[in-house]
Amino acid sequence: MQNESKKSWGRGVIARYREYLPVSQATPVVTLGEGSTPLIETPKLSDRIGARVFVKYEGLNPTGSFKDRGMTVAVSKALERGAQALICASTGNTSASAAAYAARAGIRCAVILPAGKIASGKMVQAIAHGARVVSIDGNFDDALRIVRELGDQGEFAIVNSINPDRIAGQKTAAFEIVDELGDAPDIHVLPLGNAGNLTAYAAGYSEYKKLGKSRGLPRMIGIQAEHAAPVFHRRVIEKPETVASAIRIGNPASWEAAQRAIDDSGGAVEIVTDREILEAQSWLAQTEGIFVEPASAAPIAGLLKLAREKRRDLMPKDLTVVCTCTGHGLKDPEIVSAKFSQAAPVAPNIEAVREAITRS
Ligand code: AN7
Repeated sequence: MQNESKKSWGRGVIARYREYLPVSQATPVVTLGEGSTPLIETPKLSDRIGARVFVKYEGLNPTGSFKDRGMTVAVSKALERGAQALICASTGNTSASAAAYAARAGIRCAVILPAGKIASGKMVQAIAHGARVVSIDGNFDDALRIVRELGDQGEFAIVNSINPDRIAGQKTAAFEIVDELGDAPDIHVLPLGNAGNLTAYAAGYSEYKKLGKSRGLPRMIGIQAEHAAPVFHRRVIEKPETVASAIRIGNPASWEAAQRAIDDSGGAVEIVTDREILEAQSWLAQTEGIFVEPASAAPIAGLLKLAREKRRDLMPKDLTVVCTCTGHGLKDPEIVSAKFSQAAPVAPNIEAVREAITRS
C-alpha cells in the first residue's frame, strides 16, 4: 500500500514538488499531469556549440507549453480563494493553458488576445476548452493593461505571470533539471517574452542551491527576437514584430526581476533575426527530431549565434548547457506548411509512387 499521507497520488508538479510550492492540504489541486518533461541530449547541436547541450522539451506538457507548470498552481490557488472566473492576456500559450485548467476546475475563463497575432493551434485550444475569447485591436501589451484593470475590480483572478503562483509553478522546471543532471548546468538559455519564465528558472535554481542540491548557479541567457527586444535595447518597444508570435512583446511584465536574475548570474540578453529563428526551428526538427514553435527555436538560434561569434566570454568550451524549448511545433503549423506546395496526387501504382519519391 502506498503511504497516502506522505505522497500525493498521481503526476503533476504539485504532486512532485509540493513542499516547494505555496500550497497546503486546503488547496484543491487542479492538475493535468504537467511537468516531468524530457531533458533530451542533443549530440548534433552539441557538436555545433562545442558544449554538452540538452533541450528541456516543454512542448510535451498537457497543453503543449511550459505554461501548464504555472497554471496548475495559479488555478489551484485561485480555486482555493473562491474564484469563479479566470482572465488572462496572451500571445497564445497562456490562453490555451488557462482555458484547459479552467475547464478542469469547472470555472469560467476569459482570454484577451491581440487580433490576428495568435498561432492557429493556440486559438483552437482556447476555443476547444470553452474559454470566452476576446480579440482586441491592439497588441499583447494593450491586452495585459486591460486585464490588470479588470483583475483589480475583483471579478476575475488574473493568471498571467504577474500572478506569483505562476512563477512558483514554473520554477519546478529548474528543479527537474537539477534532479536529473545531479547539479545545475553551467548555462541556461531560453526565450524572453514577458520574462516570467527566466525569472522562475532563476528562482528555482537559487532555491535548490540554498538547499544544497546543486553546487553552482547557471548563467541565465535570454533570447529575444530582433524587432521585439525591449530587454536587449533597454527600452519599451511600441510596435514589436516577429514571426515568433509568442514573444511579440514590447513591455515585459517581469522585466526588472529578469534583468536582476540575468545580471546576478553573469548572464546576458541576445537578439536573433526571424530568419535565424526559422532556420533553427527547421534544423532542430530535421537533425535532432525535435519540433518546436518559432519562439522556442529562438534560444537555439541564439546559441548558434553565440557559437558562430565565438563568444567564449559567455560560452567557454565543454560546458553543460540547457536550452528550454518552451512550446510544441504543432502550435503554429502554418509557419511550416507555408514552405510546402502540395504536389498533385500521383497514380496508385508502385512506379508512379517511386518516381514521385525520387523526383528532385
Ligand atoms: C512558447 O502566452 O506570454 O518570457 O501570453 O508562449 O515567460 O513570457 C507566452 C510566452 C516563450 C516567453 N516561449 O516566456 C503568453 C506568453 C513560448 C511562449 C514565451 C512564451 P516569458
